[in-house]
Amino acid sequence: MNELFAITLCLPPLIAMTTTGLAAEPETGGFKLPLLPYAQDALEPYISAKTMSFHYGKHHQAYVDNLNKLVAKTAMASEPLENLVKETSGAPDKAPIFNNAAQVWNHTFFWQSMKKGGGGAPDGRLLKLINKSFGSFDSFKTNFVSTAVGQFGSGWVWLVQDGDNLKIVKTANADTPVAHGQTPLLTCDVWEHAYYLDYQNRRKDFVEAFLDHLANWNFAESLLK
Ligand code: MN3
Repeated sequence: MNELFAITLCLPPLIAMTTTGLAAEPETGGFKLPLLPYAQDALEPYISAKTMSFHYGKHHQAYVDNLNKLVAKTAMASEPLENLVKETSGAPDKAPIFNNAAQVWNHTFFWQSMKKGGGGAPDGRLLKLINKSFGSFDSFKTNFVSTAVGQFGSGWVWLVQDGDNLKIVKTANADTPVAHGQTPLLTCDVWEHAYYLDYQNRRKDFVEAFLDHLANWNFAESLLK
């Protein structure tokens, strides 16, 4: 697994190591905004520094802050984020916690899904699996873009691994393949806040730029099982 991703997502907050059955629950959740893996202007001109400053600095931060408030003084405050996402998925009374926890997870995954100088076709085992699952890389691209455009309203488009096959799936709002037992490899955020400052209503142009210039295939390949 990608090292930075492992650090930001999989390690429980430090407080978990000191929590015992006798200890008071933490006053607030220990969730932190993970460091962006590049400078805020690194993905220009495809994603502007202005978009990144709002998307990472305001939206992602707000999900972290909301989550910490929602789980304050509960056992969930010291749980690993991915466990919290899985546990609260589909529970109506836990929807606010799920929405914020999943959005923290999804955005952290999205930043890792891009890099400066990314995009184009992958190689190696990932390309072989894409060819096997979609017929060709071009066919994968067409499918990924049309799925992104076909997500009505806010959501995400994902490349996931399901056994020996790769699939393209879309999720609405905060929903995430992690909650459905799938292995995400790459994602593109198709909420309007992800692209409106740079592309206005042209979601298709944004998703094509993501695939042509930003997709971090090394990250995706590192997650293959
Ligand atoms: Mn977003």
